[in-house]
Amino acid sequence: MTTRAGFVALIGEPNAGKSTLLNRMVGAKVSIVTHKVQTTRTRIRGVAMEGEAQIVFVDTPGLFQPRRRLDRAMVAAAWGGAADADIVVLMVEAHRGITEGVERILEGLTEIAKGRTVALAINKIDRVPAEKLLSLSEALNARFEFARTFMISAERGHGVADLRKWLAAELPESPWLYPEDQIADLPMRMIAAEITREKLTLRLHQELPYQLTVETENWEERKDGSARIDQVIYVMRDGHKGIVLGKRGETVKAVGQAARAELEEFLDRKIHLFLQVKVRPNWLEEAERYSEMGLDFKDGN
Ligand SMILES: Nc1nc2c(ncn2[C@@H]2O[C@H](COP(=O)(O)OP(=O)(O)OP(=O)(O)O)[C@@H](O)[C@H]2O)c(=O)[nH]1
Ligand SMILES: [Mg+2]
Repeated sequence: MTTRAGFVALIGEPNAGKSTLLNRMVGAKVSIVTHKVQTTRTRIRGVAMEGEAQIVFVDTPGLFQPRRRLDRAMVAAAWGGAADADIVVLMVEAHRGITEGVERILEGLTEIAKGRTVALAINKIDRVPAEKLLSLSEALNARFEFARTFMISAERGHGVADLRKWLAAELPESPWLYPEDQIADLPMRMIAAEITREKLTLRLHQELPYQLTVETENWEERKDGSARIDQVIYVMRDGHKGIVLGKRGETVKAVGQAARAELEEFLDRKIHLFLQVKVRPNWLEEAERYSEMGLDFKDGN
């Protein structure tokens, strides 16, 4: 039996649908998804099987012009993901087309492309009429030599099976890299923190989600099969703490309930989740915060 295996990095602008595609490929939610940009902060691996091939998808933070230290570390992690992969899939949003951001990514791709296959996935095709897709595909292929172009809807699943089959065939012959039943390569405490951050991002408005981070501080297994998880939400200002807590603590309570429900489903067991909000004016400049997120602090320099 010839097995194949390798890494496929999903790159693109923030909000392109990378995490949605990863989750669909894996068949489980391993990477958080929101309607806001800059949701994913680090590289997240999800494993999918296709016949005798094991495809390790690498979800990456969106590529954009970084300003803050955290932004720079995120963008470095995204390009690093592409540079380590056997195949790179650039995701472009069908309805937005070739934005300035896409142009910049295409420039960066030329460097990364050396010695690896790069495919194009035009995503969110459910949002545009079919006629528009052909001209967008032509325009993108005129700018970069993609090995293949796929028209997909990561959310609805259109075109996803074709993409997966093609990727499987393109991967090098290799033994599998993960046990066959493993779907993610992220410590459980980090997945748990990400779930809480997703619920916070969905609930909070404006800039606040970009200025907070969530860490799992403690995970205690209980005799009855349940687990107690303690998490800290770090914010930068007193005012932010008030917003996260909400009136009489209503906001953080609702976030905690939503996160707990999802964690219980994911882990298939009872979870006791305790959230605490701490003000930490300088967390964006603390190396430990970055390592907790799976980012390299130095990349943010
Ligand atoms: N209509 C439509 N929406 C989609 C599709 N794929 C993803 N979305 C939506 O696009 C938004 C962003 O999706 P994500 O998967 O979080 O995007 P991302 O590229 O991971 O974003 P960052 O992590 O911020 O870089 C979410 O609201 C998704 O539901 C699609 O095929 N069609
Ligand atoms: Mg994402």
